[in-house]
Amino acid sequence: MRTITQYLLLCCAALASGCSQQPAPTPAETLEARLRNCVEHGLVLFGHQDDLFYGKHWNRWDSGCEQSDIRAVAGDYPAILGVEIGGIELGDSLSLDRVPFRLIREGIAEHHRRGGIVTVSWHAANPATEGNSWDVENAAGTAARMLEGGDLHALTREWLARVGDFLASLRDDNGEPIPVIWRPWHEMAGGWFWWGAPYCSPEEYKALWRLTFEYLQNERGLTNLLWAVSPGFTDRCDTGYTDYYPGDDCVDLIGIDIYQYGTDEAFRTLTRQHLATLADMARTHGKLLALTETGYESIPNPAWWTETLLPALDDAPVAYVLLWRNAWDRENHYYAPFEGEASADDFKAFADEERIGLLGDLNALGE
Ligand code: BMA
Repeated sequence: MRTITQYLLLCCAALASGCSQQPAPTPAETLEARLRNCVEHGLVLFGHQDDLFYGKHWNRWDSGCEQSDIRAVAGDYPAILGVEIGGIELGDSLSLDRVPFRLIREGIAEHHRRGGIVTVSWHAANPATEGNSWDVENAAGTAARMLEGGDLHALTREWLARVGDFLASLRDDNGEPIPVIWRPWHEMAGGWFWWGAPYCSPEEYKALWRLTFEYLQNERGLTNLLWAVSPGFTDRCDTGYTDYYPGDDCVDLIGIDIYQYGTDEAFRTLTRQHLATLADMARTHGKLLALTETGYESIPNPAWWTETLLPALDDAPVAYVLLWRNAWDRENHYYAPFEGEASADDFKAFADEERIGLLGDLNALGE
């Protein structure tokens, strides 16, 4: 997403240098073109949250091991690495999932160096209570208080400044900004986060999004963010696509987070329906589409990958699908296979599908 101001500045720079050519694409524009290229080739990139930092039976900070549950099972890294920066706003050195931010920054650079794509989520703390994202007691009106004129505005700017510092610090070996799919204020259609629909009107939500956008994109001038909006699935999630949609000028990718809680059949049907609706919306608005989070906690069906997830994607033009994390410290909180896990063989078959892209498939496609 390039704002008009950024575009004009680039044009002036091009003119001043006596050059009449188009300004060079920003890192975010290059990333967008890469994702569009995948969609045109019918390649759905596979992503896994926190893949390089920990897995079911390991974590990188204790052992220094550079592992990946996906690579252990399928022989390659995921194409998309999901990372979570909740806690950065408080100035913490560990994320809310206890991953050192130093390692997160390193892992992002490492994945980028290998040709992979990164997406960043942010489970922000509650600025009114300094509780976590799930602290929804008396949450009504919190977002409104964060806007200009509100009593939480100064704190909000402090938090956004820390987020901006982190995002600006993502650099490749030549010091160039590393582009990321940036997915703040997600799952707003549900009632589990303090910025969710029961506590935050569409106007307040859109104003919060715009505040975040204005600050990071314009004030900080970051050129490495591809802005992704993703309502979480609820029976009201249509509201998320429509009333809570922040606007074409500040969104690049439209996604949805859908997890399986019921039967395989129910998940397939629901996912297909929502992706079909969103595909229409993405087409009309000229945006990319993705299944920004999904999974079936502890994968109770050993054939879930080929029987359920693959057909759920049908022929929706999704750029990627991101599976949630394999928690190392919670018994059954995992969404991707690991060595010896019951669905590992089926996952291998899924990953071998021509349509599904791990890191090597993404790189094979070129720019
Ligand atoms: C949730 C769970 C939590 C975690 C949060 C942020 O879905 O996995 O345990 O803290 O995501 O990663």
